[in-house]
Amino acid sequence: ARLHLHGETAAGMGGMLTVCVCAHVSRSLCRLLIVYPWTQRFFSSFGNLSSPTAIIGNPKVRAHGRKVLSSFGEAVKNLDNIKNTYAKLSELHCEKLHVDPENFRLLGDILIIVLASHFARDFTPACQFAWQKLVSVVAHALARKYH
Ligand code: ZNH
Repeated sequence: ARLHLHGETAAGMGGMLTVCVCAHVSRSLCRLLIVYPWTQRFFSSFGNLSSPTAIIGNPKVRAHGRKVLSSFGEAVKNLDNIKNTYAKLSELHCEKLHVDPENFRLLGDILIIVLASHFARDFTPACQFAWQKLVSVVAHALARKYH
């Protein structure tokens, strides 16, 4: 029931994010690095990423997952003003990190898969609708400074 986001307030959604999704964002990041191994090259300073087990147990990957999560939280709190909220981050990913924005979409899709596999029947179509929208808004806002 907590996953019923359709028509919920942004604040409600933010609460739900921190309650349920914390572990899932880290898990999604792990999956991104496993399923799309070329994304590992952005994280060369993170140490051992040589196997799924190494990735899942890597404390830097975990810590990074928490950062990305709190950033998702900011997105939820500022849905009306997301482009400004993400302006600096977009600049960072574009100009400094050179992360191809396609990767934002990949991460968003993986998050949906992780949530769907965890919540199974509770992850209703309406629920997916809300999440697809959120990850798409985040990916767009992060990609804004690219040209
Ligand atoms: Zn990212 C970083 C967010 C995606 C890569 N990011 C980061 C941070 C944040 C983020 C908040 C921190 C910043 C500071 O510190 O200042 N991301 C984010 C989000 C998302 C993302 C929200 C969603 C979508 N990223 C991403 C991807 C990738 C990335 C997909 C790849 C593939 N990032 C990155 C890097 C970094 C970051 C590399 C840096 C890290 C370190 O630590 O060095």
